[in-house]
Amino acid sequence: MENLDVARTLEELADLLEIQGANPFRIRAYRNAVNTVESLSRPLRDMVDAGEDLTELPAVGKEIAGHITELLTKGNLTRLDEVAAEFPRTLVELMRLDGVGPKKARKLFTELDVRTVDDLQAALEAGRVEALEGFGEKSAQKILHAIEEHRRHVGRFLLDDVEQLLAGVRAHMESAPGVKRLEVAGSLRRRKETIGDVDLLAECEGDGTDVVAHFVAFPGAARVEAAGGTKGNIVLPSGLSIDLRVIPHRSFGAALQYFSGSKEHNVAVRTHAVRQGLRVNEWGVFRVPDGVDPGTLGKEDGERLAGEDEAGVYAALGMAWVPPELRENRGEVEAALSGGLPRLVDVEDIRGDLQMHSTWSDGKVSVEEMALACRERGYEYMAITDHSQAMAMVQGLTPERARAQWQEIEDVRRSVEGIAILRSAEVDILKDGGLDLPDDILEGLDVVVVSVHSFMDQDKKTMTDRVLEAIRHPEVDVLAHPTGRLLNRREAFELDVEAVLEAAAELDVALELNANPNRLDLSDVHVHRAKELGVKVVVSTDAHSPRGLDYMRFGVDQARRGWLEARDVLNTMSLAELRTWLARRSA
Ligand code: DGT
Ligand code: CA
Ligand code: CA
Ligand code: ZN
Repeated sequence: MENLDVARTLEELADLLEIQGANPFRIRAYRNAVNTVESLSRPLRDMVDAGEDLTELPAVGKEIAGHITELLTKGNLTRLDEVAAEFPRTLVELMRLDGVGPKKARKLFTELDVRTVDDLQAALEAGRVEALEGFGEKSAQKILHAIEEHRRHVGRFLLDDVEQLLAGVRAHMESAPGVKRLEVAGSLRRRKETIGDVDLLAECEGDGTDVVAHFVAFPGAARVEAAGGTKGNIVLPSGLSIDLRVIPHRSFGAALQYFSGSKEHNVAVRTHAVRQGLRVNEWGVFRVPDGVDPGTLGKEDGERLAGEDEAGVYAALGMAWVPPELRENRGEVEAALSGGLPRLVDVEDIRGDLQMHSTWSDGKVSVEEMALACRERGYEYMAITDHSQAMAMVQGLTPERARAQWQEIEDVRRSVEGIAILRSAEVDILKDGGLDLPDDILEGLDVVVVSVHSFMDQDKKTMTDRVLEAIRHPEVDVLAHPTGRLLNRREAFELDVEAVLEAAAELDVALELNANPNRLDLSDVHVHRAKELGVKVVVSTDAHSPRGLDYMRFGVDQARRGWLEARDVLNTMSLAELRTWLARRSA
């Protein structure tokens, strides 16, 4: 069991307790422990094995330490089983639907015996939900919409979660007998924003039977779905499914190409091959002998032109090697044939981070600690972007507090040398498109970042006008997390992104690509459109702690999926270039 599984189980318990109507302080305690577990850098498993005292962890008391130990040693949690005997675990899924809180989930269950999302849908369609006290027609509509949303996401995992869940499997495979090479393929290799399942390829000595046997014996698996001679599949407790295929040396590159996908990319590559009298499959690239119907050929018949390595497969087809992030059949095949592939931006190109929070709003550490953490990451510059006053629940900056923060930044500039600390703020875009801090404050900032955090249910025209109004303000530099989406949790709000991009091009306002793996906002397609229109993209982490700064690579991956080169990304500029850009309107 990985830390993430422990966190999810504790979260489930907290959710069920909330449905049960338990003491809010107890629930809070569980949620705090979830935060602790999620941000731990060491596996709890190792700490328990070493007999360490878990109560030394923040927000972990005796009881929760006991829960964690029980989970890791026995694989289940008695307390959860007890609560689940009264309120089924599937209710947690209901409660995560937009428009259904713990109280409503409880009511649906006790009044209508709704236990699952399917039950709920049936009850909604039969009109039984709207008749229930406290629901009504509008609420029923909203829930029905949320169910449609839910169905679209079900079974897809965030990149960050997949990487964490896979860590244990990778470690386990290090001791597999005779593995010469282990590679990730599929959507995970393409760095897609969400992942259906993980596809692993192994090359090994011998026929691979031992390797598959070792793989399916992974102690952290919840179940084994397949265990043949060259293919195994396991499912982790989180529901993440992992395929392993054993591939012979002569075909490894072809298999890596094939199983990296996407399917659409592969179809385009194959179509191109056929036109040249070639055949490409997971075994290699082959020349179809003259006068032979390719349909009659065995999988490795014909003259073998390539197969061992992936670049060789593309080369045999007259193509440059295509970076996996581009393999979506969005023009990359043509570009690879004509020498027109972009030189994609790399995480090494990033010279600073232009969105992060400190304890002045909802960040976990001080300005100084963030500065030290950014310097440690080799950045030339950083911007402290605490929230503005409209975000009252996180103590957003009032004009007075903004000025007080500038004082502190002045001090930190002296104590932490070697990195430029830019004054900034994540200024709320108010309901009518106004900005949440007065002009004299905005003028005093080095970078003005604006974003929407409220009234996200406005209709498309209202929201678009609101955002356009905001970015027309002459002090605005960056529009942050432009669509407000939370992957698997919240749809983008209604916004005419095309209109915003066109305006941003005209106004020379940059758009953020928020690197947090829960957001990745803008999407790859919108990022690509930004590039076409000449809109600068800023890849920012929106970090709320030093660890959050490490999300940068997820943002860069998404930028690559949007075809961005270093010159398309604002924060690949040197500090001097950035300062020139920031002064663009006064020039
Ligand atoms: P996912 O798992 O939904 O996030 O997406 P992928 O792209 O990892 O898809 P998956 O796991 O079904 O298959 C992995 C790759 O294998 C896929 O990207 C391309 C290749 N592949 C699988 N099935 C087919 C197929 O029927 N035709 C072709 N051309 N390729 C396939
Ligand atoms: Ca996959
Ligand atoms: Ca798969
Ligand atoms: Zn924000």
